[in-house]
Amino acid sequence: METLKNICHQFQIEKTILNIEVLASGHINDSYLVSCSNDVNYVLQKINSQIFTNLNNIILNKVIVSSHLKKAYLEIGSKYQIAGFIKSKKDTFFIEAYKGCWTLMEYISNSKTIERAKNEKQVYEAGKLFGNFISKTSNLETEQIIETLPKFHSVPFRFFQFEKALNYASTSRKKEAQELIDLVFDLKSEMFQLSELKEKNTFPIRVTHNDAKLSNILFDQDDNGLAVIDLDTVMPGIVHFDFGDSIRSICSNTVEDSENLEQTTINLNYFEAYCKGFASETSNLLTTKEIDFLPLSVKTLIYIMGLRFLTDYLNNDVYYKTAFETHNLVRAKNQMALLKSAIKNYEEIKVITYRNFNLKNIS
Ligand code: GN1
Ligand code: MG
Repeated sequence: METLKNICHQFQIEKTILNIEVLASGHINDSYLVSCSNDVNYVLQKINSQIFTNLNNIILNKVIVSSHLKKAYLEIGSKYQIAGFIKSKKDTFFIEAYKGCWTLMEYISNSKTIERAKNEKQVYEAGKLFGNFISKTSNLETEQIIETLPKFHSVPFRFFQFEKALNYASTSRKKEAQELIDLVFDLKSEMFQLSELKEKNTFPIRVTHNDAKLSNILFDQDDNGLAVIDLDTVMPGIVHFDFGDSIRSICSNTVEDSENLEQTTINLNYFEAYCKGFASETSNLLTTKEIDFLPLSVKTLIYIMGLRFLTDYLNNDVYYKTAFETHNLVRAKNQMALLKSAIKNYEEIKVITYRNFNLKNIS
């Protein structure tokens, strides 16, 4: 606590710190809620510098995008908010202390996160908010935003990492994961398609969030979307990265590390609600080609995440935080079960997508 307090004091805050507690955090960074006098709160974050090696640029991306959104929301009196970054006393947006890199952000009050969607309204709101993110950043020069984690959502790159891991993996872990390994190879060529199309410049490059999952949304107490959080992975990308990742996390009937594989299916009602929300913000912006390939992004992003969890399992868990020995294997199995459900429901996924985005001539 004293250490954390010392860190906070290196930022430009005027209030007295009353309490600091751990915030439910992601797989990579550590986050703390800093409560101050006069009901002012902040989020202190320790950025994982092993993963985010390009710290200056990561923070720069986060600051550029959050300032841009803040301005855009203010201009139109939007109900959406975005957490701004607090400068340090040395006028920088992060400090290095206690073997870590730290940022301090505004805390958005009266907000909550949702672990798993409970109704279609929440899903619709999530779609609208992530759609709004795409549309409100569409006038930002993508050249300003740096590709801080190159090839983050490139399937060939993730496949290369997987094959490398497979070469070095222990016999026991390989044995445990054999079924998944076979599935990954079976689906390979279809799953490469989206990356190949991106390489051929089929889609416009946009500012994308790249971690567009449910837990990266703040809702108000009435389940209205309020703010997108966690801009760590904001980079130039294609809309499919965010759409597919959202469906993966928001429209699954289980959380991503659930062992209940039978229940791990795509909820088509949620899928419809997400499309409706996302399309209400983006259907005028997206090209026909982009819309055409949204359904493929659902399968592809689930595959990528399954592949990454599997790779980390084969690598003896060097990337994601794990709570138990087979955690990454459990996550990978969950994602592959979800992928099987997306494959099974693919025709319906296409129909729902094209209906909501008013695309008549489907390829
Ligand atoms: C990681 O740490 P968190 O939860 O924000 C990961 C995402 C994955 C996600 C899976 C930089 O995000 O790509 O989608 O876990 N972030 C990074 O839940 O690898
Ligand atoms: Mg993240």
